[in-house]
Amino acid sequence: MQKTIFITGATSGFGKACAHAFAGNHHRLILTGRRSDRLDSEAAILRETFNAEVLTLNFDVRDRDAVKQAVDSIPVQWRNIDILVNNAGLAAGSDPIQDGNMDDWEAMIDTNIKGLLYVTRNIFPLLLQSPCPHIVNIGSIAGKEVYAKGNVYCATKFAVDALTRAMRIDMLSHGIKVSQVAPGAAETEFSEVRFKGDMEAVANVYKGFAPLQAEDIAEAVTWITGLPAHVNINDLLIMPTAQASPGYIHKVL
Ligand code: NDP
Ligand code: 8X3
Repeated sequence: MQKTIFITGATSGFGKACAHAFAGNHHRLILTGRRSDRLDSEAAILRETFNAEVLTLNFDVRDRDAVKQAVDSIPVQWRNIDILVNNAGLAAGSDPIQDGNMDDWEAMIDTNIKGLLYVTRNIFPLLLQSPCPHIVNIGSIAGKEVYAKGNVYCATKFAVDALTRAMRIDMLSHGIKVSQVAPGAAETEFSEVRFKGDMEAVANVYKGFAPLQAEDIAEAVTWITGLPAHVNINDLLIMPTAQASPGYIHKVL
């Protein structure tokens, strides 16, 4: 059955890979992000490659009015949504708390926690017509274990873990599946954002081992959203084989 999938943060990394995987399975896509040029070019590629139906919405998840306006603007023929992938997020900086940059803290809290809440709150009514509505929150190993200088980022992902469980309880009577996919180290634009373009620091993160790729996460998301209606994967922790926990990566340098 063809489904309509709403993905936040589809301009890069996991969100973009999910868009490709869902389009390859002939689903309809609502793709969101701040970089409109990327949204346009991704939509063109998906239409060209998969003959996919794609709607793009350009907004910042931190802006609650913009989130509402964007969702309100969805045309009537797109308003029955089957799957929401809450993926947009970031880590900003890597400092001990005592030296922390408060703008970084606010960016992470506003995006990873409040943005996820604003999107979920606004999309919820559009899921209710689906025969098998599903919300997938992208958490992290950082939401399971804290690590040095991870502090606020870890706290936001612990919040995603808690909110996933809370949504599952609150939405139970509406028949909405709620899942978390929690990846370990993955090579996307994540570290470029975290280290603010310091490409030496970025290269250091992924040197000497095979990190996850965005396609690995997309495969997991398409798998859990394709299971029968009576089956839900509550939580899926996916790590690179070389990473036992945030602080233990077996590197061969
Ligand atoms: P990327 O930086 O490649 O992608 C992040 C996406 O989020 C982009 O599409 C970006 O779009 C979007 N985004 C960021 N901030 C906002 C905002 N304020 N409003 C709207 N969209 C926003 O990183 P990943 O693909 O790796 O990250 C995706 C998710 O996975 C995040 O939640 C991250 O925390 C999580 N994660 C990442 C891991 C990793 O090691 N890479 C591991 C575990 C979890 P745009 O800039 O166009 O707005
Ligand atoms: C991203 C993975 O280990 O860098 O969520 O925090 S980690």
